[in-house]
Amino acid sequence: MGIFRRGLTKTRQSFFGRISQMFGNTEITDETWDDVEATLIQADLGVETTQTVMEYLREATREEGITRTNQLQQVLREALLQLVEKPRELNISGRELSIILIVGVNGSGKTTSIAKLANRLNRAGRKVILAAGDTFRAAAIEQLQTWGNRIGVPVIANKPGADPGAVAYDGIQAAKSRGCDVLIIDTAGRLHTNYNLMQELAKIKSVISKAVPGAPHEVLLVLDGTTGQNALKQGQKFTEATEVTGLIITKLDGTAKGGMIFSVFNDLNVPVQFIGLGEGVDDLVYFDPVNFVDGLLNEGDN
Ligand SMILES: Nc1nc2c(ncn2[C@@H]2O[C@H](COP(=O)(O)OP(=O)(O)OP(=O)(O)O)[C@@H](O)[C@H]2O)c(=O)[nH]1
Ligand SMILES: [Mg+2]
Repeated sequence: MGIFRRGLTKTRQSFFGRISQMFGNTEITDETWDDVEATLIQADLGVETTQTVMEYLREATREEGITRTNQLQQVLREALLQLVEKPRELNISGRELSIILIVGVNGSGKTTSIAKLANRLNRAGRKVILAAGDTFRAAAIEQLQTWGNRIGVPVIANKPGADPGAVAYDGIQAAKSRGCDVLIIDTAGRLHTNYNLMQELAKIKSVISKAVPGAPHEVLLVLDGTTGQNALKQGQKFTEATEVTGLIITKLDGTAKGGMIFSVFNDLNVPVQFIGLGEGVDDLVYFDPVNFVDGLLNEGDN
């Protein structure tokens, strides 16, 4: 089974799989539409995105003269594919040093995603270095160092409580002196509602852009997919406070609410670049719309 199907098993089995079963072969009735709508809401598409899908379904079935439920899955697949987009290439090539800043609330999966991303890039032949900018907790620094050792990527760190801007600066100097071409910077995620956290992110960004004009080249916001529509609210706060260039949605393997991805596209004007489908180092994948939608639908092992 592919990683998408394996990782999305929970969402597929609880909701989208039920839709497939619901689509036996009967006449489409008002009740069919009610069932489809309720299932989409439960999969956490959110009210607005669910309405978008329902309108598409009703219109497409009317236009194509579809009256039987066994033809609905194909139309639903089209409707869902309309909502999502293929990610762009990360803007981390064509210069001496590219800098990725990773932001997101506490526990969303930042440090783990950094390790996974670093490992990907490292294996693709990039020279990667990490900076432990989450100086809020000693354990956060150690966690990044442990990952760094495991994947063979150097980690620049300072003491707990150190200024994260200074750590970012040290990371840049180390990257330059060691000839690294990608620097990924971890940040603290506490207190996302707090003005101070956003101020701190702004300070880190300003240190980075002074040291390397045009940097950071990517600001990736990590959202915990298991928190469904709440992740979206966080996303809105971050995108209002700081420029976010892409999203990483984590832990989609651990939830039946994977439908939140569709409302992320609908509500946040930022592309989903990667999704996390497990805790292993290989479980961060480029978001692939077709594999994602097919991982949620389809019969077989429902
Ligand atoms: N199942 C699963 N677990 C994940 C995924 N991504 C991260 N995790 C787990 O989520 C937990 C939190 O991840 P961290 O990377 O420490 O999160 P963080 O955002 O750095 O957290 P703080 O440093 O406390 O702000 C860890 O136990 C990870 O293993 C994923 O895609 N799937
Ligand atoms: Mg962390």
